[in-house]
Amino acid sequence: MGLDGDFNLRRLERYLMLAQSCGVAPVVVLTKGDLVHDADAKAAQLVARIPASIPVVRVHALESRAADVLAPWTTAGQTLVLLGSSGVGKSTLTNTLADAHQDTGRVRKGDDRGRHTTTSRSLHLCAGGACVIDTPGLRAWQPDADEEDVGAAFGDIDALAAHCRFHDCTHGEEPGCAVRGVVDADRLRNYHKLLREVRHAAATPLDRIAERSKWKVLNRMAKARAQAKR
Ligand SMILES: Nc1nc2c(ncn2[C@@H]2O[C@H](COP(=O)(O)OP(=O)(O)OP(=O)(O)O)[C@@H](O)[C@H]2O)c(=O)[nH]1
Ligand SMILES: [Mg+2]
Ligand SMILES: [Zn+2]
Repeated sequence: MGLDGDFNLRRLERYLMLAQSCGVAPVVVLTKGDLVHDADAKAAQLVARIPASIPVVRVHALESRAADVLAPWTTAGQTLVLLGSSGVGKSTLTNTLADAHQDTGRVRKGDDRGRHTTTSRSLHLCAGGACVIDTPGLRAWQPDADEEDVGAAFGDIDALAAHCRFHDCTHGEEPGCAVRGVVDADRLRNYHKLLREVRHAAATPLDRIAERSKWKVLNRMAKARAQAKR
C-alpha cells in the first residue's frame, strides 16, 4: 500500500483477510513514504490498528535498500506475491528485488491512482533465492471468504469478544462489552461490514427471498403499529 493517496486501512484489512484465508502469511509493505509529509502518522495509525503479529515495513521501492528491508522474506524456498492497487509500486519493487525489467507507470495527479500498467502475472527470481510474483493492480474484488475467514483475520476482536458479558454481544451499546473502546472503532465497523458481505455472498437465492419476505412482514407490522397509534 502507498502512504500517499492510496492509503486506506479498510482496504488493507480486506487484503489481509484475502491472504490469511488462503493460508498465506501477509507482510504489509508501505511505499511512497518519501512523497508525503504524514507518512509517520499513517504508519503509526496502521500499526496501532492491526494485530502486532503482522509485520509492517516501509520501503522506497526504487532504492536497493528495499531489498535489505525485505531480506527476511526473500531467502531460497520462499515465494512472495505482490498485491495492491495499481500504482503502489509492485513492479518497481519487483525490479528492485529481482533485477527484473517490468514496465512501471506514472500515477494520476490528484488521487495517486495508477494506470494498470501491468496486465498479467509474472514470476521472477530474487537474488536471495526467493521467487516474487508481480501482479496487475486489483480493481475490485469480492472476498471469496466465509465467516470463519473473517473471524480469523479479525482474531483480536474474536479473542476479546470471549470476555463480553453477553455471548451474542454485537459490541454496540451492550453493557460489559470487552471489545468496544479497545479495538479501533473503524476496524470494528469494517469487521461487521465484511461479515455482512460474506453472509450475503453465502446466502442462496432462496435464503435471500426468505430474508426479504421476513423484512416485508416486519415493515408491514411496523407500519400497522404506527397507524394504530395515530
Ligand atoms: N517516490 C516513490 N515512487 C515510487 C515508489 N514506489 C513506486 N513509485 C513510482 O510509482 C509509479 C508506479 O509504480 P509501479 O511499479 O508501476 O506500480 P504498480 O503497483 O506495478 O502498478 P500497476 O502495474 O499499474 O498495478 C512509478 O512511477 C514508480 O516509479 C516509492 O516508494 N517512492
Ligand atoms: Mg505493475
Ligand atoms: Zn462486546
